[in-house]
Amino acid sequence: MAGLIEKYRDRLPFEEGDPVISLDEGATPLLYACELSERLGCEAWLKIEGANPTGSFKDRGMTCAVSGAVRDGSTAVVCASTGNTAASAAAYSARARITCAVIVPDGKIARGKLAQAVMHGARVIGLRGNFDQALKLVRELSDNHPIALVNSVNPLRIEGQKTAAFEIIEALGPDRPLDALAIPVGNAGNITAYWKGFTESAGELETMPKMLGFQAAGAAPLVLGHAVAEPETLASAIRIGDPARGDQALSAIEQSGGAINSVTDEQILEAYRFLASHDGVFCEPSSAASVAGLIVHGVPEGVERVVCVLTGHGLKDPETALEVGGGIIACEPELAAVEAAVWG
Ligand code: AN7
Repeated sequence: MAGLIEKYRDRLPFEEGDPVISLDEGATPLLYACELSERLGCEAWLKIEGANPTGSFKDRGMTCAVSGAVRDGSTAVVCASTGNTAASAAAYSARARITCAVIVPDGKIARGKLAQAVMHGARVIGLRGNFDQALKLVRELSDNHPIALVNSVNPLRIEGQKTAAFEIIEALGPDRPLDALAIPVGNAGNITAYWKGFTESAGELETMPKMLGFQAAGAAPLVLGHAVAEPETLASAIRIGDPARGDQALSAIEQSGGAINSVTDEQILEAYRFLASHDGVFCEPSSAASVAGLIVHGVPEGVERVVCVLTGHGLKDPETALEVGGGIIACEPELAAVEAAVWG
């Protein structure tokens, strides 16, 4: 048995015998973060979604969206993307042997994600515009043509992604329930999905976790209370100004007693470096927004155990890492030179 659909079929809208397109996604580690816990003054756990097959949480939603598309007889899928959705859609479409077109903001997505999309054989379209414009266009496209939309406006994406909440509850067990979930927010699909997962598991939980959403300061429509026409942040995955599921995200936050806040690019980078250099976990900058948010805004009162969702792997974006990480020491191939280089 492999993959989410097989494992959680009783809680997903798939029947026995329906086609299943899977790359064995899910079952990602929930790692205790010693250094971060110390810094926050509470127990901090990391949900390592970069351990999914294409390196991001999108695979949870994509196994369901692409399986559903195949079940419905679609031979092509399309998405708008800041990168990870494109990489995931491309991989699952290759697996399903169907056509995939991805529309990304030209020059604004991380190189690793672009490499994935082209390698999996998607038609990669570099839009001279941003994600919000791309999403509007693919919605129109799928309304007018027989092509399935696999963005998180597709309900099957939410169904698949809610399974991460099930895994967290399972991993912590009944004696160690989580008090809060910290998560980066872009198009607001993932926070919506986690809340659905927790809500469906309410019987196993004594109290519901507070949903703590974090946006990049230059792309923070839900914090500001209005769409942002020209979102800007180095956390390119969450460079989104008009989230499709914004209302649902806000209602999840309100129902859970949580909060939505923003963090600056500098704060995101500080958390990104801290996690990699102190807790040994390399995530992409957008993912570090969840950790930055807790560091900057503090852990709400009464929260003893928090789970930070690290949505994507650090290798997705080697350029940012090389820009902000430690430098490289050039060295001649001689022992004395190597000694000097190693010990400074
Ligand atoms: C690493 O790939 O929207 O709030 O098109 O890649 O559910 O949008 C990516 C989003 C967080 C935000 N972290 O999740 C896309 C895309 C990472 C991401 C988010 C994204 P949502």
